[in-house]
Amino acid sequence: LVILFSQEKSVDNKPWYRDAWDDLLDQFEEKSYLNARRWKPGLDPYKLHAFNQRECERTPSNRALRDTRHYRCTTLHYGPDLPPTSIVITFHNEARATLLRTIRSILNRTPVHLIHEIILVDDFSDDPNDCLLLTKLPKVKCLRNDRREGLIRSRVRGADMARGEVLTFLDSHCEVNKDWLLPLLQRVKEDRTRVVSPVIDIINMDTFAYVAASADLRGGFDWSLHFKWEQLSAEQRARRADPTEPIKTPIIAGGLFVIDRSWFNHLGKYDTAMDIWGGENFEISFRVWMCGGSLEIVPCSRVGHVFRKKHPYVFPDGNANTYIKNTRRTAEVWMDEFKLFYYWARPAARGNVRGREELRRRLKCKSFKWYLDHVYPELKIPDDSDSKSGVIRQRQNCLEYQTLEGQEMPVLGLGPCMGTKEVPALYQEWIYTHGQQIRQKQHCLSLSTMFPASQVLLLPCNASDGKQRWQKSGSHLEHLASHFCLDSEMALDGLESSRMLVISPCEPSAYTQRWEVPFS
Ligand code: UD2
Ligand code: MN
Repeated sequence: LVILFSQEKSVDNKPWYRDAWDDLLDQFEEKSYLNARRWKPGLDPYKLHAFNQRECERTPSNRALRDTRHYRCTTLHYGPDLPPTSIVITFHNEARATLLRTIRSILNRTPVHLIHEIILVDDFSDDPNDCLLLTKLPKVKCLRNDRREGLIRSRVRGADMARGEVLTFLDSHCEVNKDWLLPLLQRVKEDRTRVVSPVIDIINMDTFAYVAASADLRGGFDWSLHFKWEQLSAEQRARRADPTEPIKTPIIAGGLFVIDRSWFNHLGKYDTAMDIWGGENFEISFRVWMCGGSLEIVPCSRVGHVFRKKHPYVFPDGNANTYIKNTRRTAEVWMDEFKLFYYWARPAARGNVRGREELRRRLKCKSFKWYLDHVYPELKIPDDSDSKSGVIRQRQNCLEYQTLEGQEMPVLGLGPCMGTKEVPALYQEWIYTHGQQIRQKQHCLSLSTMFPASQVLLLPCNASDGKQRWQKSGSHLEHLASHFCLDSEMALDGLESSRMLVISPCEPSAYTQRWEVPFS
């Protein structure tokens, strides 16, 4: 019954949405903007935007939506003096139909006095009119980049121009639902250090149906800095007596959130050295938590978003490179010693970045350990039980841990592989640790200044010793401190069976540098 009544009947209830604007919007949409092309059979409606553009254009931008909130949300009251907001929407080659729906749903479902302005940042889309024509709509402003900047720098540009007390960021393919903004502004008004997101409902990318998302989710991630939605644990759910109560979240999805403008500026906006897409949600989430704020999802605010399976736009430096560049900056500046787990999970990322350490010092932010302990204790810290292990093999031979009678230190050798592939001989089995060490028992492959500088030895493991770090690079094993490669060298006796292990300049064609390893 409740659901029946919460179905919107007419387009919207909007005290301020006057007829004149209605006319403007209708005209605007039908005559000048969409420029609906005929969808002839054979045209692929997914081609340009990676969602069904035909269905999208068929779906009226002012359609009625089901109110997807918990019914108790409808009984809440919000203060009369909420702060007005500047809504910042960046886009690159967004479909006109989705862009218009984003804006029209905002105009339809937001009290007029709460919208200071809607700032569109056109990130160098092919057609400047996608943005410009929309400035006919009330409150809408348009900024166009004169080159592709990516969403991070575009958002900063929009935020710098904004004059509302509070900033609201949205993606360009959203559809806001009833009363979406009020509970968000309320939370920020009560405490300016809160950064708040709505529950993100799903606009089906094939049918454009608006589907309610679960309100029992929060943001989480793994050590490769891959975002995922997480069910609240049974305990967390039990603690939530009131379904309208906000949910603290370790991380936000990134696109849809409200933040006090001066708090955003104080915290250092975004890392503008990040390109195109990705990673900025980790950076801002760690920063908010570690520098004195908090992140939450407000279940009484609902905004639909078109989730896609792939990016419709190109990445000038490639998708994977950009993601790694952006997340590596996050790991280097914010994750302290835990960044090793990130490098372990993403072997392709390496090297230091010149980052925002100075910002972190100035704001006197807490440690990543504090973040893990207080904000995300559920994230499992890797230990040896989930390490990668197995033999390190060259032709018929395997690296081995040899103990010689009367000698305290074990010796690193190369001998015929023993045992089977599944169950190798114990002394030939190596663990690749999260700190990028190659280990057996308490000893790690290492170099020493006491011996010929190139000789690889087994020394007691020491996580902070950079000389003990190795990484697979093609079929080579690279010693990270020297950028040399693990090599097997003929010993002085000239016997094939007694090779020494050394590092030497990497040589793609040298078979003595090729290793099969149990990790990537
Ligand atoms: C999610 C976020 C998105 C962003 C991203 C990580 C949600 C719903 N979406 O990915 O906001 O945080 O994770 O970076 O939480 N855009 C530009 N310039 C570009 C590329 C994209 O302006 O060069 C715009 C794009 O048109 C869109 C927004 O940035 O409005 C986000 O891009 P997306 O929709 O492809 O990202 P999404 O939703 O997969
Ligand atoms: Mn999006």
